Amino acid sequence: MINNKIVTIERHILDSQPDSARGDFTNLLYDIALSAKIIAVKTNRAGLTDVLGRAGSSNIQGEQQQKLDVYADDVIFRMNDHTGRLCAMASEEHEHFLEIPEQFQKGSYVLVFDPLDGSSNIDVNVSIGTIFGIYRTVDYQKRGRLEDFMQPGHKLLAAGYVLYGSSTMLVYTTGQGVHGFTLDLEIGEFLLSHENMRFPETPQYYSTNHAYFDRWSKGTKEYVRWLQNNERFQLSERYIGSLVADFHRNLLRGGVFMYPSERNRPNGKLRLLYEAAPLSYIAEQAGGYGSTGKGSILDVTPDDLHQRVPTYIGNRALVSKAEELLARHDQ
Ligand code: AHM
Ligand code: MG
Repeated sequence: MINNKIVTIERHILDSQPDSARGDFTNLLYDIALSAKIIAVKTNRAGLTDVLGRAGSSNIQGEQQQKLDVYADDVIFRMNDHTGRLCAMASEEHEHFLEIPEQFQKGSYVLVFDPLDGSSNIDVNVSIGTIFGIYRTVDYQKRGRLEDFMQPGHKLLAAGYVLYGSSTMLVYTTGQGVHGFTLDLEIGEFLLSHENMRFPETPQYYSTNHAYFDRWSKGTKEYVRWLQNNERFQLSERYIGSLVADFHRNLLRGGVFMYPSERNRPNGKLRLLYEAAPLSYIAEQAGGYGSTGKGSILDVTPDDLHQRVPTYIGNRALVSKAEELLARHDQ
């Protein structure tokens, strides 16, 4: 609520796009918000579905039980395959990109998404999230092709995430700041709750999986020591192991999240298209920065749908320090 106005996500999407972008693009964003609501309902019943489905393989409505990440993936696909707005989609759950079925019209946008990130956290009732990005197709004349996805993050038109936490939030950017909406369960609407989100000047947290310390490069170890012994910022460590939740907390409180290169995983774990690039775009729009440790994640052109990339993301000053220390120690 801003100035006592109640702003729904639909209203916000419409009002923040120029007239030229109204139509397909705004409707696409709205359909993603609708998918998020459907997934949120199921996510909130995660424990219950298990109980209710235990007698057989189907739940009380007679539906087949599905794993939540498969369910989320399916919802996003079925919401968007027939609308004529997309020319293709790619999901972290699928090896190949998803074509728009022949019987439907194709559109000029490309959707990439991680339907339910951090899904190992579902069974223990820890927050999980959906991440998405939207690009424009490379060639309007053609149906979706791999080239449509091999675009660097700086070509993103929009990116966002949904956090299924103590409340459900959708945060998105179309290049005009980052805005957050909280799902009001009683009326079933996302309402503007966090307008123009920015990383606070003074960060509070750093987030990484310390269990991998021995596998890190000298530069990354030096960086973590710098974070730990920082007299200026006095950082605390927080790591949920659920990227959206870790990123969101750091966006609100200030901080840096990293999933760096490791001895046996030179590109770390996070996927460029579905995780690192969309979140880097959001970070930059919020005054922060996403880096591979060598340069901007948004400058990396993928050569594979599931390419991974070392990731340092959060307050610009903290991320830039990672680049400086990696350059000094990892030559
Ligand atoms: P997923 O896409 O298979 O769910 O994996 C991504 C998740 C992120 O949410 C999180 O940042 C990371 O994996 C945690 O990995 P780890 O358990 O190695 O720390
Ligand atoms: Mg993921």
